[in-house]
Amino acid sequence: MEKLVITSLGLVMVGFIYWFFFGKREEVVGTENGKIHILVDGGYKPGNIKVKKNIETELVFKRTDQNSCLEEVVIPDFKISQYLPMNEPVSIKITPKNKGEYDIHCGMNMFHGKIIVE
Ligand SMILES: [Cu+2]
Repeated sequence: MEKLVITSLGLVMVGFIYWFFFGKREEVVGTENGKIHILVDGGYKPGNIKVKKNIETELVFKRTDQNSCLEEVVIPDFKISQYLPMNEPVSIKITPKNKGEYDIHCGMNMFHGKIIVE
């Protein structure tokens, strides 16, 4: 009986850990009227952005993190490299031509986000 309880607890823990590390990060947020706001604070929030192919999308980045690591945002596949001043929204427009997943990262390639084109 005791073994069963421990095994069950173990399974719950594993489930929780899995959810904690993988579940939350896979949150995908779509655009609203072709626009999405991304908060730059200890990473990109939301981290996964869903956009539509062949439709102009406005990504509005706002950095509230002092970390100089995040002062530049890079989207290599769209040839974008943009300086982000503190607390000031910066609008970047993209019109994705192909379906797929595209990386968003900071100037030093440490923080990552993703654009998912459908
Ligand atoms: Cu960095």
